Amino acid sequence: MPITPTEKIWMNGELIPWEDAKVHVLTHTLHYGTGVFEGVRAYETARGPAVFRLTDHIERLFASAKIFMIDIPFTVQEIVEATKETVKVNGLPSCYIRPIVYLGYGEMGLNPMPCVVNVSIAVWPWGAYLGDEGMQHGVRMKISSWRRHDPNIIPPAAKGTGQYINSQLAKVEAIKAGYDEAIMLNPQGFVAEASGENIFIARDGDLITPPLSAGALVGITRDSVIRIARDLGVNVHEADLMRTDLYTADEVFVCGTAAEITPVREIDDRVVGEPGPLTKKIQEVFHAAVRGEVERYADWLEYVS
Ligand code: PPE
Repeated sequence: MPITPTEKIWMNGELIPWEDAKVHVLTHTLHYGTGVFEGVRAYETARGPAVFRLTDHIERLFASAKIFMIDIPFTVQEIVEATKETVKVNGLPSCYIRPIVYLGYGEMGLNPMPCVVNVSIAVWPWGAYLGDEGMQHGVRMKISSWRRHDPNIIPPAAKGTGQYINSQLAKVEAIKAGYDEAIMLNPQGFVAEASGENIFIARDGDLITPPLSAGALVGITRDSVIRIARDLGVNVHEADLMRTDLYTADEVFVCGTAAEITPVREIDDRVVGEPGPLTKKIQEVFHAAVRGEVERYADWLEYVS
């Protein structure tokens, strides 16, 4: 999915031309991976572009930074406003938004604390993350031979740039083997999440998702799915899942900002099938909610103007 350039990128308080948003090769984060980021989406609504759960995303950015002891030189409110401004100035009806906090040029060595802390926000158009076909008919997944981080090795609660090398090992393995996406087990062997999404199964009309303690990111889409499902009268539990729970589930889907709600039609060559009724219903309500069509979820939208 090649990036489509837009006009401006917000860098440390200023909107600058896309092509000027550069960093030095000795930027600390490039070498050691200490940085934190977010993935957010803005959707087209009847009242113009609205950013989905923007403040929640920026609060998670600050929580990630706190875990790594990175002091962001802006407030949550300032980054929220900067994000809205960046969406607005680029004039896109909908887009993906990537705020990133990274350690800059000036220091080397493993102590990150003296480093200058930079913040950038870029936006670009981004369609279905796992493909339009996957969105409609479901994706094919593989359980990775790579395990998800243990919380005492690299904290899954943080959305740190460097920790995605683990996801990428899994993603590459899955793609090379002919699948769309990887599911990762934790060191204890329970299901944690996919390389860039949380995971849910439907069993006997209930929804089950691994607890955060299984090594899943505290997903904002995951939280939205839980609320939507409960509002539909569905029981939602957090429980440890074994790989075979995925093989025998009635329905499986993954969710995330980029992937939205993507059905899973096969896992390790065991057929789950075309998207089931619960998956389709949650997809439908989620897609209506992000476009401002569901009054009950109006508080999830932050309009750019
Ligand atoms: N788990 C992981 C590991 C993850 O990266 C994401 C988001 C989620 C769960 C879902 O979280 P949330 O977006 O809050 O619902 N992954 C982001 C990065 C994707 C990328 O390729 O980069 C995203 O969806 O924006």
